[in-house]
Amino acid sequence: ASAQNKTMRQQWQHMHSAKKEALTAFQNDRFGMFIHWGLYAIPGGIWKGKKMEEMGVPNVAEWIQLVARIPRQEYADLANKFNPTRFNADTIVLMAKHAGMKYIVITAKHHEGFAMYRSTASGFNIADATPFKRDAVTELYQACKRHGLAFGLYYSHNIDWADGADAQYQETKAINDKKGLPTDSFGANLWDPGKNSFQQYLDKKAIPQVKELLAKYPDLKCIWFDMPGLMTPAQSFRFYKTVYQQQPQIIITQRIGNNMGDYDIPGDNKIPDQAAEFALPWETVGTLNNSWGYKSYDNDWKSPGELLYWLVEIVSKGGNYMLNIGPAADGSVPAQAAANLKAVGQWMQVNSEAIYNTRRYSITHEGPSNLRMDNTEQRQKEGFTLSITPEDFWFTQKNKTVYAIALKAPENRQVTVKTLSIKNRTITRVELLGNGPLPFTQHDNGLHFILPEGPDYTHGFVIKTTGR
Ligand code: JFZ
Repeated sequence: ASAQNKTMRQQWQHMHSAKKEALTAFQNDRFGMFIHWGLYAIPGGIWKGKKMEEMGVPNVAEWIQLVARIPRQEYADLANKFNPTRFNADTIVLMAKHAGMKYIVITAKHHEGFAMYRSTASGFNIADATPFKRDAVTELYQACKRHGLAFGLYYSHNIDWADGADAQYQETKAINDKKGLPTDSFGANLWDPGKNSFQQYLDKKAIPQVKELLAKYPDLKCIWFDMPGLMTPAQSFRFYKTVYQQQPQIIITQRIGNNMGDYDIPGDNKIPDQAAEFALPWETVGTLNNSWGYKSYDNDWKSPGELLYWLVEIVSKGGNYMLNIGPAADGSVPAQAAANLKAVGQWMQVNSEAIYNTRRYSITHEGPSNLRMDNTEQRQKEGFTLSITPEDFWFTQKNKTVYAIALKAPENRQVTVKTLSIKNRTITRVELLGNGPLPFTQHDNGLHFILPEGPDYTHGFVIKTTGR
């Protein structure tokens, strides 16, 4: 059945240009904003005085319900306190836009099972169960329209700690036990199991919610399904079909499960291997500090230089970067997150041409591979410290144009790009982005030019080369 489902899925994908066009548009965008926002923003990583670390899980504040084993009713009561009066969709969308991001993906429902939009399929939602009463997803959707950004949704289709994905574990376990096979309980609500069967959860909540989201937002860019867990091919395919039939242009993450997605998501917060070749377009997601959901005391913010490093590292390898914000329970975005995004935007203002609509070039940066981007301490333990030298170049390509990106300029402003030697490529024109054409020479040992005095080279520079 799995092979059959996959074949059917591929047929659809090839028959319809809508999907193909959407994938190309997605690859052209290169940079987006992820938003993890839900009731978990209220505890912000601390439950009854205990921090995530003390409970054995340092990051992922959006997992606190599982980590602290919070009974489902007690967790649901958080909704009574959810009143994010400082939430302003325009502020967030403009923050993304000014950072140079082209799309936004918000958690319509994360593992906690709480809908951040007005849902008819479940009363456990922001409009019906909170004093706030507003529909945050719709407000963001409309703001994206106003400001010209594409819009997509994250939907936790398998894990639902409020309404029933725990049953899937119990049901699968009963079958596996008979065969003497182990069952992975990861993510299941085992501390306070609900009364729904997994089938009931699918029929009465998950599929209806996906359907209503498709009806509410008729032009979605993507659906970011996550954590397929124990889903069967038929169950994954049901989600795929539901989306496809209503909006064929929507692209779906590989995390729908069972290899049925349209695009790949390599490990979170992780730089894929330099040599990695992906069969599908791909996107790396990353955090600004070390948590997706708001974590009140996490101040391990990546610097603007580090964010730019990850951005060019990913884009030069041919992927998209979706960078996450976790708004607080009052709806505000942490000041340091906003400031760092703004700094990235200043770089993008000058250099975005080397990011948008580009593809991977044949020469890649010899950078870190399979490296986690979050957690500075952990990274240092693994022996990596971010060091950028004037010898480091990243490349992107757009038809006959090749961009060379440096994140650090040499003191004397005399630049050599060794890999752009005359042996590799004949260059006919060199332009410094944000400035203009530069005189240059090209030899066996590389491309040489002198950076003009004047521009700010704090985060390096980008040159655009035309040639054969
Ligand atoms: C999942 C979620 O559980 C998490 O809360 C967050 O939403 C994140 C974006 O996605 O976590 C994952 C899923 C997959 C991997 C790592 C974390 N992975 O494949 O490495």
